[in-house]
Amino acid sequence: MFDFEGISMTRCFTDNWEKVQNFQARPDDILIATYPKAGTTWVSYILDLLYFGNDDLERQTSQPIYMRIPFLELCFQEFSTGTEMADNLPTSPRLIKTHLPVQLVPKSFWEQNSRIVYLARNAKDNAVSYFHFDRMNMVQPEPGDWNSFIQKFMKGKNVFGPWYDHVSGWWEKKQTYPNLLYLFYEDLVEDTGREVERLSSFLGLSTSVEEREKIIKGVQFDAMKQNNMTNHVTLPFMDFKISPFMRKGKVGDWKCHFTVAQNEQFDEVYKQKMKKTTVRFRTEI
Ligand code: PPS
Repeated sequence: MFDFEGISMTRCFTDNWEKVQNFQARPDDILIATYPKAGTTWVSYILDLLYFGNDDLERQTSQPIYMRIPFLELCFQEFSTGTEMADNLPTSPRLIKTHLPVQLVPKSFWEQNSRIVYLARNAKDNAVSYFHFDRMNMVQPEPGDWNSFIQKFMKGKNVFGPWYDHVSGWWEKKQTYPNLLYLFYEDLVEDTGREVERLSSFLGLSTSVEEREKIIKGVQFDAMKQNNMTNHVTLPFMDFKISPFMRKGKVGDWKCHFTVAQNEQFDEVYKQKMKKTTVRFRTEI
C-alpha cells in the first residue's frame, strides 16, 4: 500500500491511472459508486436485473456479475483492465462500478451528466465486512488481527482511503449534482422493494409489480449466495475457506466483533471525523 492522491492504494487500482482519468463516459452510463464492502454487488445485481433481467438469459446464467459490470479502476494480472472492459461493453446503458472517492472520479462522468448510484453502509458493519474481505482476498493487504484492523480503519489507512471522507464527500456532491442517488445499505435490508422502486424512479424505468417481485426474490441474500454468477466463487484469488464473499449480509453484525472498549473508541473517533457532515447512518434496524 502507498499514498496515492492523498489516499491509501495498491497498484491494482493505480497502474492504469492515465486511462482511468481519461475514461470517456457517456450520458447514459450508470456509475455505481461505493466504499468497498458497502453492498456494491447487491446494488449492481439489482441494476443489472432492472435493465437486462428480462431480455438476456445468457447474461444471467453464464456471465459473472464482475464481467457484466466492469470495475473501472481495476488493473490486475491477466484480466482485462476495467477501462478496456467498459470500453468494450455492448450494452446500453453501460453499468460501471467504482470505489473511487468523489474527487478522483474521471471528469467525463460529470461532463456527460451520467447518472450515479452511490450506496453507503454504516461504518461499523462496513469495517467488519472489510476485515473479513482482507482476510480472504489474496490481492488485498493482510488485515492483521481485528484490533489492528479497526485502528487502521479509524486512521483511514485502508485501500480507497478513509470511510469517513468517502461517504461524506459523496454526500456533499449530492447537494450540487442532481443525477446522483444516495442509498443506504440499511434501507435496502429493511425494505428492498421500496429501494428498488426508488431506483426505478430515479432511472426513469417503469417496471411492473411482477417484474419487481421477481427482482426482489432474486436479490435476497440467500439467493445471491447460491448464485455462482453473484457469489464470486469463480475468482481464483479469493479463499472461501477463510471467509465467503457473501458472508452474513446483516445490519448489526458489528456487535459480534467490537468489544465495549473498541466501540467506545470508535464512537469517539466517529464523532470527530463526522462532525462537519449531515449524513446519518443507522447501526441497527
Ligand atoms: S466489494 O468487494 O467491495 O464489491 O463488496 P460489496 O459487494 O460492496 O460488499 C459485500 C457485502 O455486501 C453483502 N451483500 C448483501 N447483503 C445483504 N443482501 C444481499 N443480497 C447482499 N449481497 C451482498 C455481503 O454479504 C458483504 O457483507 P458482509 O457483512 O461481509 O456479509
